Amino acid sequence: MAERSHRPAPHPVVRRDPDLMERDLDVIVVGAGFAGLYMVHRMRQSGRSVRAFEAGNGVGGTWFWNRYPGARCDVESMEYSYGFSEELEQAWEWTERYASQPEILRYINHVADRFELRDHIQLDTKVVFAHYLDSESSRESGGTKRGSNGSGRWRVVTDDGESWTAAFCIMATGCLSSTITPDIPGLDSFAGGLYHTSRWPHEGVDFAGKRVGIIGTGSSGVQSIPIIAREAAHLTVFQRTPNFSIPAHNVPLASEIQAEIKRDYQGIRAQNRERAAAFGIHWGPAGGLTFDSTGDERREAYESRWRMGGLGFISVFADLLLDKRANDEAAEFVRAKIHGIVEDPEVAALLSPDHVLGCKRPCTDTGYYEAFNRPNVELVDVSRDPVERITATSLVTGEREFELDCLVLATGFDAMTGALHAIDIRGRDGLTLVDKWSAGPITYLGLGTSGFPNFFTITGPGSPSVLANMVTAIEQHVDWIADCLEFMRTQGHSTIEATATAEKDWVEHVNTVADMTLYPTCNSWYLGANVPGKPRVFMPHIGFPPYVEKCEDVAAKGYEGFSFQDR
Ligand code: N01
Repeated sequence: MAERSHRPAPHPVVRRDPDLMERDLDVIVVGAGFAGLYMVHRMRQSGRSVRAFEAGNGVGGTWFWNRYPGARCDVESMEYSYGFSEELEQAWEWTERYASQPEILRYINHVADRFELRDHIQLDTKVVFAHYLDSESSRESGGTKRGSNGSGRWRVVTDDGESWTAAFCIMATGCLSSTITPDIPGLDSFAGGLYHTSRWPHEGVDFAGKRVGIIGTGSSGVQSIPIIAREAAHLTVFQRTPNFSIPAHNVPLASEIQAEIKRDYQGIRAQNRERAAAFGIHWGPAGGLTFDSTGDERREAYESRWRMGGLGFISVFADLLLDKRANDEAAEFVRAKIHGIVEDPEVAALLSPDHVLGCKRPCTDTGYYEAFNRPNVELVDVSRDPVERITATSLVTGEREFELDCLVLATGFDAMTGALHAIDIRGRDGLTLVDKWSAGPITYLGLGTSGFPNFFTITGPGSPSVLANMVTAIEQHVDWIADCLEFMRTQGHSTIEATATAEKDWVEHVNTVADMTLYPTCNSWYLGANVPGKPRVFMPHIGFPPYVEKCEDVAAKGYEGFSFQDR
């Protein structure tokens, strides 16, 4: 298969109406998912003019796009929700332990309405470029409507050719939003239904009576396979790498449980913020070090976490991602479970991962392994017999040809940096973000990067983001940015920029922490290893509480590690 360069394709030329007035704002936000919505809300509260641009024709980000069958959050609904408004959290009723995509999307739309955010969000609009206007570039581009040369502001141009300027540019583009379509010869020639899990048709897909193939067995594949298997005449699963999956044990959410949490919702959220991933309060504490317990105690601990279900399994013992021997034992427990569920031992063996448990994000499923006991489901190991090409009617491996009516790509994302690099972002002196990050993302706290003044990333690389409850991580970032902007206003600062020293130290710190764990031992999207040519760098920061402490300390010290300029 041809190796795709990770370097983004040249950005499209935009249509530009020369008479179009440039519109001038305090803040531009890119994206209207959980992050963009809350950022808009905070900016409105502080009286700033703000506009969010969103590529989709609805709000919701991840939850707008990922509508594949079975799409559901792997963090429990009572935790995967905003905590900034007591009225909101008391008013909203979740119906299931793990919320489905439609329910989360309803919630996000409710938030947009409740806080009157829609007038500040422009849908169906892609940001094509975002350029910082220093004195040189603003002279070249003819200045702004403000009459000055516009220097010190961001110019953002959208795919309909509109041009906007703002003092601050805030990226709320999501960590898992830039879809990967694999570079398989002939893919474009497939004449049947071709679907990517993260770009699922809004009207749904009817698989009844169809021969369906699916490539990919990460969370998206694992969630959709049992449902497609029930609908389709036949489902062929093309698996390159098996993934660990823990049963979700999803159930309707009892109103008593909901009421009990709501009695002390803020207290529970505060306790969650003290946990490494900022969720999972009801799992109880991690069970100490693995080998401090006896064999019987360990077996009972694994069993009990398996019965509880979900991602809590990987915090069964505190050293699961620190000690390979501890990890091996827990992984072996899961492999035994797979063999206990899947009737054909050869299929069970193929479904059993041999990498470190948790170094790729484990999946949370409903009936995944059970699906392989169905007579209409076949598992094909494309690591041994790789996919060679797609024809109009089939998928061809080295040894076989599979006639298909539909092909589903559950092939994942160019995580954490992909959505940023899809936009032509330029900072001081025309420096592009792509060039600056050519050897991997360089940020200070995952919030800012030197050379890009007044530019923030919400849950950017170098922050806990995907290793934490995303909604909590988003709120922490948005609050930090909003407080920082307030600080600048009171101090009379016009620009803020991370220093090169601070970001260098931070990147080193993020990597040092990661290297103390087993995370870097396998080819995960955390490392960019799923994208050919992408630099192999561990991107998220491990551990929510120490990260928050650092952010608070930086702010308390007058935003140490950032430099300011005054008007
Ligand atoms: O993507 P993935 P995803 N030929 O990258 C395979 C979040 N999420 O969309 O491992 C054959 O995990 C690839 O194989 P390999 C969650 O954080 C959350 O499933 O590279 N196979 C892999 O099996 C998750 O981790 C939820 O060998 C190819 C799969 O495609 C993240 O999103 C639900 C291939 C991609 O798996 C990403 O999940 C869904 C090729 N050419 C997603 N190219 C929940 O909240 C790729 N693959 C539950």
